[in-house]
Amino acid sequence: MFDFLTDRFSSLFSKLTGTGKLTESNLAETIDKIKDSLIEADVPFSVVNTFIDEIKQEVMGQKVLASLKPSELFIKIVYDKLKEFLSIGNSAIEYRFPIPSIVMVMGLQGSGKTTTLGKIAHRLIEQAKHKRKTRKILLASVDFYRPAAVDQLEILAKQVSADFYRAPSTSPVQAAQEILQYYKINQYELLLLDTAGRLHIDNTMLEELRQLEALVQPKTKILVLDAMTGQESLTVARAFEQGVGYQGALLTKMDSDTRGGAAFTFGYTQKKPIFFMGTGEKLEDLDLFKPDRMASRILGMGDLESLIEKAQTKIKESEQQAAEKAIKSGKFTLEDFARQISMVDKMGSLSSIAKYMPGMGSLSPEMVQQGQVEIGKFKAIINSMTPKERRNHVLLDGSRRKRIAVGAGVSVSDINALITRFEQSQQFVKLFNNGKFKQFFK
Ligand SMILES: Nc1nc2c(ncn2[C@@H]2O[C@H](COP(=O)(O)OP(=O)(O)OP(=O)(O)O)[C@@H](O)[C@H]2O)c(=O)[nH]1
Ligand SMILES: [Mg+2]
Repeated sequence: MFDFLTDRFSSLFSKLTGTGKLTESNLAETIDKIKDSLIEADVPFSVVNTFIDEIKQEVMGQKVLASLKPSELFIKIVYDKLKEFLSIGNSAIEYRFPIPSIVMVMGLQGSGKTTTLGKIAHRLIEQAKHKRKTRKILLASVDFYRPAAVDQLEILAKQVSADFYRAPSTSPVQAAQEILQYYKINQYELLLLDTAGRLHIDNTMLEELRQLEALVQPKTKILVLDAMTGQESLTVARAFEQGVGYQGALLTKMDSDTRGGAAFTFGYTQKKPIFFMGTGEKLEDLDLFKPDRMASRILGMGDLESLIEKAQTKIKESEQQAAEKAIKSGKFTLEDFARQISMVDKMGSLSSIAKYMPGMGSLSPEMVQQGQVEIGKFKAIINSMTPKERRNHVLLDGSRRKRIAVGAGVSVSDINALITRFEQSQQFVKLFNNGKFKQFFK
């Protein structure tokens, strides 16, 4: 997401905290490097200058705080400034679609409009499910520009169990009229309307959007921007603002190797919120843009809050409770270990989790892959054990280990590695119970 900036910033800051000293010259050098990194991340020059000037002013105005080392104080200044920058235009709380109302997405070709509509419907339906409610959502498209565009939305609607309506007409405005009628007659709570994109901004597209707007009067117009396009997306945003106007943006492809410049600068330059970010091709890959999280992510400080949120939605409460109980009772068996491993599995791939962990932001793809393979092996090994062995790993002598190795299709040394890891986890559980763990959070 902000991997590029994270790499730069975290190596800068680890150097700073490593030396422990903050001199005038290494401070100036660090500030210069921050500036270079932002420019390389495709943040517009004028924005970079403002950002750097404000940091310099803060640094000069700072009194040395007794509780912080100068290098820490400097990092805090940068963090606060990042947060302040990223907060401009953003309300930090999730946008609530008025009910009933119409949402229209707009954007250039391939920016991710159709996929995003599926994701939004999925999110709203899942949120309602959590509250044991249902949401009456209708998906419809007036994109007749690209063949199969309507089919694409229909497939997505099916996947998320939302209703879909195909207008008989194939002229956008007439089709919109039919869709509107259908939406009203059937008393839907939300209509999510997909529109056609063009390769470039042109008057035909803007004129079509204006006509659609006049007809359906959407309460929310979302501009979908491809984060990969960098500064160019800001030009697109301005053109849409002048041409049709919109309430907020949705930045897609934040998972790709975008350098983050667009996300960094969008709110600051457009003074509008980023409602969501697209972080993958799957339906659940839609995240909120939270300035404080983004700031800590950029600094490579990890993002535990996001991880916790992710964990909470994906792990069933009972599983969590069982794990907690095992930890609290100090009796931590291989069964608990297996449960923990499968919880990690459910949260998503290791690579997506690593991003949230302090100091793990720069896990290499090879390391992630190795971890994934290891998890697979661990699961196979634990599955090949008897329940008794799982509850008491001390039973695992040489011959049992050999038997399990054959059953799981691994080598005995894989089993030994698992047991070592497990015993380390047990130590960790003991530390946790002794309260020693707390020192890590000081
Ligand atoms: N990696 C990644 N891919 C995405 C994301 N959002 C969309 N895509 C992909 O981008 C491509 C284009 O997405 P669409 O939803 O068809 O884009 P569109 O704006 O509707 O395109 P047109 O209808 O042709 O204007 C698809 O291959 C999507 O899977 C995202 O957040 N991350
Ligand atoms: Mg589309």
